[in-house]
Amino acid sequence: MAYETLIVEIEDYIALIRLNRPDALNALNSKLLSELAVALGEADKDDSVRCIVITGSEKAFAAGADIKEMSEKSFVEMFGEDFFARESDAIMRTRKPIIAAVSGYALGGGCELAMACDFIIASDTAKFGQPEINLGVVAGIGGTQRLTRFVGKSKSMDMHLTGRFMDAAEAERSGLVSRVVPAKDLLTEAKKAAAKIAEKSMLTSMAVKECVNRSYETTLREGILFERRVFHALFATEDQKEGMAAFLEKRQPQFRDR
Ligand code: CO8
Repeated sequence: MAYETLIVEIEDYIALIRLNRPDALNALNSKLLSELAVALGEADKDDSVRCIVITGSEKAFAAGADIKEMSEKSFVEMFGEDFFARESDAIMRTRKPIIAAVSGYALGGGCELAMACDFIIASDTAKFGQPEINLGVVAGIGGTQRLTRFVGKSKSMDMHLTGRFMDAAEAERSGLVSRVVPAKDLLTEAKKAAAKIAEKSMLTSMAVKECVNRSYETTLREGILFERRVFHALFATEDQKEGMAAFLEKRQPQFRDR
């Protein structure tokens, strides 16, 4: 499918979704977010996709929600259309693993989009921030909740209250990103990570996502019970038999997503 605000390439079981509004530093408008929701839905259904990478440009992953589109809206419009709710929930409905490959600015909704992915690989030029306070609003796609869980209350409050940006080194130190790589290697490294994931059983990858994400939604005791039940349930799959047999036979497993 052709998109106006995205470039989507599928190769070697990886769907690379590139945000593409270069004139606006990939600001997230309704068009882009609804196209992203469609692209994620398509990738989730497509058997030739086993991992998704979302990226932007060298200068900006995304500089936030589109301020021009929002600035004149009324409360009645925002509430009435439940602004960005359906579009931004799409990422949480995606069952296949999603990596955010972030270079340059990931601000406001851009930072929130990256955090909604399963993990973030950042280039050494990445800058994260929740500067909504400078616009007289708060984050609206999960920033106050997710950033706090990633980096703790003190740093999250600092970021949201001062609107300052965090560089890649600080983001790695504080657990916001899983790794930092040189800017020129960002896509290669993200694709390498995606290729590793693509080798695994898709059933198991989806189970991992459900288990890790459950830790945000429930108590420790319930989360551990959920994980144990998923662990037990995977013994009903051929991929568990194959994975364990391959280990014992000292060979690579051939997973078939069954
Ligand atoms: N929205 C719209 N246009 C933008 C945005 C944006 N968020 N960010 C940059 N642009 C545009 C600029 O207006 C400019 O366009 P033009 O050339 O037509 O004037 C172009 O991109 C280039 O930007 P700059 O000239 O400003 O580039 P600089 O290199 O000087 O600065 C910055 C880069 C620092 C990233 C700067 O552009 C900036 O501060 N951008 C805004 C960052 C921001 O405040 N983001 C938060 C937005 S609010 C938000 O994300 C809320 C999300 C919640 C949604 C809730 C739904 C329920």
